[in-house]
This record gives sequence, structure tokens and C-alpha cells, in this order.
Amino acid sequence: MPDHPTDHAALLQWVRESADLCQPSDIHWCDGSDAEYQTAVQTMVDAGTARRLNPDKRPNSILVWSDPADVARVEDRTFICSTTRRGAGPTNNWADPEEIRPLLTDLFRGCMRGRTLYVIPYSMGPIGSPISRIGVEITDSPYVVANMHLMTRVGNAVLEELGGDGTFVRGVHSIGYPLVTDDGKRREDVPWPCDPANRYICHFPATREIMSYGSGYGGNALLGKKCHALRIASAQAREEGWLAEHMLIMKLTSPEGRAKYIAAAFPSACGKTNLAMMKPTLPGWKVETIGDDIAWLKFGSDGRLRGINPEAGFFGVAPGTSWESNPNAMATLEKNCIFTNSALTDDGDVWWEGMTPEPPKHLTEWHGQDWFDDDLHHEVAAHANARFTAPAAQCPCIADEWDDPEGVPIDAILFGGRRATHVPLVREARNWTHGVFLGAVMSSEKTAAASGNVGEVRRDPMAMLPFCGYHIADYFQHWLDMGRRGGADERTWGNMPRVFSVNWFRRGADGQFLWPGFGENIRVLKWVFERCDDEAEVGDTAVALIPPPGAIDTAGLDISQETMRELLAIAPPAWKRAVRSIEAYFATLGPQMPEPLREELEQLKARVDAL
Ligand code: OXD
Ligand code: MN
Repeated sequence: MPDHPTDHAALLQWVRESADLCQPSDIHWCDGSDAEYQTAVQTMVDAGTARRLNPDKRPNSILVWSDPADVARVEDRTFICSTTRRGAGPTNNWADPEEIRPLLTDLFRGCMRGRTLYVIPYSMGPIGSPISRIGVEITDSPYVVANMHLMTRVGNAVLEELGGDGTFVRGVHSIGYPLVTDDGKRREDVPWPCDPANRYICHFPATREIMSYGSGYGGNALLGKKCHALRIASAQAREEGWLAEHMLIMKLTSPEGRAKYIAAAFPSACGKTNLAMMKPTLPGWKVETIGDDIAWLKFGSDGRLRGINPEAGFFGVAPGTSWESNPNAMATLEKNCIFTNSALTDDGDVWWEGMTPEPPKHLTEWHGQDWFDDDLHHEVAAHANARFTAPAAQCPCIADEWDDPEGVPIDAILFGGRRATHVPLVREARNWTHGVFLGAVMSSEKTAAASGNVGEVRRDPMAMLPFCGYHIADYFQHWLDMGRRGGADERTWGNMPRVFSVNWFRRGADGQFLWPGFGENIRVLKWVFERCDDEAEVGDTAVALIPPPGAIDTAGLDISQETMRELLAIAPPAWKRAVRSIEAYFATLGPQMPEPLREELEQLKARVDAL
């Protein structure tokens, strides 16, 4: 029996070289089996990393608490190592590959001593789909193995698809906590080993490689997700003429039984999972989920953009998820899940802020400390970026076609941010170029999904600020080029999806949200659906096409016409400020900003000045 299940020479050589460098005590090739998943879980339980939840409450599920210094994606430690600084552009941290490779080699030398090196062959997207891509992640973390099992398709079927000479994205990940130090001394393991002082999340788009060191958390460590499916894939997509986007995909069916597929880009922790699994409040409408975080979009043989969800699971933000806000997510989480940095209830279940209106009387919070609901000074019991990992297939509203290798035809694209002021509830782009402009100027208040100042407003173009693997101005140009390929021009959308901007988060003078959100968002989606067929009412304004207040169906909703007007209002002073801010932002993106987007800005400026 050979000790490796492939005869792919380049893969074998890379694994051998990685093992020589990292010096693990053992190598395990992942086969994707349930037995392997259970072994990874048991390894975590034995190490004190995970605890099993009460099987009567959450069968086959575990809770993991991370090191408090390792709780989110670390954007300031994330690097695009393109051959030139220009390649990474002004929105990415750049590291010169010539300089960073020796540094990484030093860090990785001996970094897996005393641990198992796992080789995880995975497919992003259904195995064998023309849209899917294969990656292999090397890691020393059983937490990564278990999460990759849920988030991607892992195992021998992937190696078969790869054959003897298929191409794959190479990812090497280490938590950076060897059990034998450089001077040969053994050291004790800890429940969540990591090396927060030396974190590097490095991407080499030219050679399609990822090297991640020092963090075991989420997108820093599960390399299939942000590192492969967005940063490396976006660069690859540009070369090959497709799009790798930070978007959910949903199927929306009208009461007459007509279906449309909508892709929607929102920054991290702005409700993509809730929107993708929404329970519509309008009678007869149905939402089904294709994906909740990433979409790969390619032209099909019919000339239309077809999308797949390259993932196989959900890695969602737990706080705020409840039977009220997202019943489909709650049902998805009933079994076979990994919970990270949630609180533990006394009967062996998980809890997080917002799960129930009242917290339990006593909890063990995410650092493992006692937590009492009557302690006036207590902190949150679950970390604000606590996550669940759940298999997509067990979501009650997953669409039958969610893993169709051909993907689904995309009818509309939404761009959304979290903005308290001036950005209207919904707008429609006048044409593809204007749509790209609306995506390019997206902005949002920062959330806990990445380390940094929560609430600070930042530009997050197409929700890709932390995920675009190359120069953002070239990325905009690629979007414009895709439109041209899809037959869109100033007058027609050709085969391209219509583009909309949405903002569920506008607040009134009293600081309260004006729009109820959640299942009520169907009212906006209904308008979007109808606009795709040129059916609903629309008015031209200075900043885009906007529904007159009466055009959004508010039947049965307790909302005044005054509030609807406020939600859709274009306030001239705020928009004059917004135009200045966009000008300043474009100036930071350098001379390669595409001319058509500069023209869009000039037109916007002229229209807003005329208000
Ligand atoms: C995520 C993120 O985990 O965007 O999806 O941070
Ligand atoms: Mn995301």
C-alpha cells in the first residue's frame, strides 16, 4: 500500500519539500471520510481545543474557543506578493516575493515539529464542474481539517479529478507552534496554539500559492475560502475572463412561479447569510439559497453569466442569529456543526448575543470564565466574531440546484453596504458602466469580522477591499471588460445582469434604523425582480434610478409614507459631501483608474451640483 493516494509527481514533490521544511512527526493524506472527520474532532477534544456539545441538544457538534489574540481575519498581516508593488495596488499590503520567501522559509522551518502534517486536497465547487478549481492545503491544525471537511469538498475524489498532472492552488498553513523548539526542547501544547506575534497571510498570484503562518482562525487558516476562492481566484479570473466575487447567490421565486437568481455583494458581517436564507414576509414569494459568501461567475455557452457557490458549507457570524432573525440558519445549525468562540450553556449547548431575547442566567463565556446575567459589568458572552461552521446541504432552504456543476444564470447583482446616512434603500444602475461605478464606490461601517475599529466608514468596493488579489483599478477595468463581452453598452444590458445598490441600514434623526430589514427585504427584492423585466415603476434621479416611494410594496407593513420618502431621499448637502469623498477616494487609486468610471463621477458631480 503506498503511503500516498496519488501519483501526481508535482504534488508529491511539493508535499515532500514542505515536510522537509516543516519537519512534522507524521504525514496524513486526507480522504474526506467521516472517520477522518471524527478523528480530527477527537484530536481536538484530547488537546482541550474543543468540547463536545450535549448530543441531545446538538448532535455531532463541538465548541472551540480560540486564543483571545486570534479571533478574526488580520488584514494588516495579509499580503499580496505580486512581482511588482503596482500589481498589488494601493488597497493591498504588498510584500516583495524575493524578500518575503526567505523570511517565510525561516518561519516555516521546523514549525510542525511534534505535530501531524495534514494534506487536504479540496475542490472549490462541485467536483468536475467546468467552473470549479482544485486546491491542496497543507496544515498542522486538526481544526482546519475538520472545517475544510465542512466548507469544501475534500478527499480522494478530488485527487482523481486532479489526475497525474492537473493544476492546483498550493496552500501551506501552520499555526506556528512547534512542540519541539529550535534548541531541541519539548514544550507543552496549549488548547489553541498560534503565534500572534508572527502572523503572515501571504498570497503569490503569479504562482497561485498561499502561505499562512501564525493564526488558526477562519479566513486566515481555512485557505480554500478567502485566500483561494477570492484573492488567488480573482487574479486568475482576470486572466481567464471570469469573476471571483464576495457575493451570496439566492434563488427568488415569485407567486406566479417565475424564478430569478440574484448575486449580492455585502462587506463581511453585513447580513449576507441572513439575506441568502431569508424567510420572505410577502405571501407567495420564496427565497432559496445557492451560497452565502462567495460566487464564481463565468459566461456559459448561452452567453449569460452563470454562477456557482464554490463552497460546501457556511462559516457564518453567530451573534445576532436567532429563530427570529434567521430561522433557516438556526435549523441548519441543529447538528453536525463546529461553533467557535460562542458561549457554553450549563446543559452543554451554545449561546450567543441575540440568540434569545434574554440570556440564560449562567453561562461559560468564550474565555472559559463564569458569566452571570445579573453581573452589571459583564462583557459579551460570545465574541462578536463568533462563528458557526455548518454543511450547506443541511440548510432547509438550500436550492435543489445549489451544487449544479453548470451553475445558475445570474439575473441581477446587488451591491450593499452598512450606511447610516444618505445612501438610499435601493437604486438601479442606468447601465453596466454605472453599475460598476456603484460597486466601485461602495462604502460601509466596519464590523468585527476583521480586527480594527468597528463602526469606522471605509470604502469597500464590491465588498472586495480585503479580498481582491490585484490592483483594484485593474479589477474595475476587468468588470468593465466583462460587460463589453456580455454585450452591455450605454443603452442595453445585453446578456449581463442588471445592477442595483441597496442599504438596509439607513437611520432616522433619532438614530433608529428606518427599515425593518430581514424578511421584509423581500419588498425591495420584489421591486428588483420586477425591474429585471422592466415592470416596476422607477424614477431618474441625480444618483441613479430610484423607485418612487409608492413603488415598493409595503402592504401589511407598519411603515409610514414619510419614512419611505426618507429611505429613498437624496439629500443635496449629504450628496455634495459624498461626491467630494468619492473624488478623494478615486485620487488614492492612482492614474490607472478607468476613464469610464472617472466620467461617471463627473456626471454624478454635475447632476448633484444641479440639485
Ligand atoms: C467571512 C468574512 O468570514 O467575510 O465571510 O470575513
Ligand atoms: Mn465573507
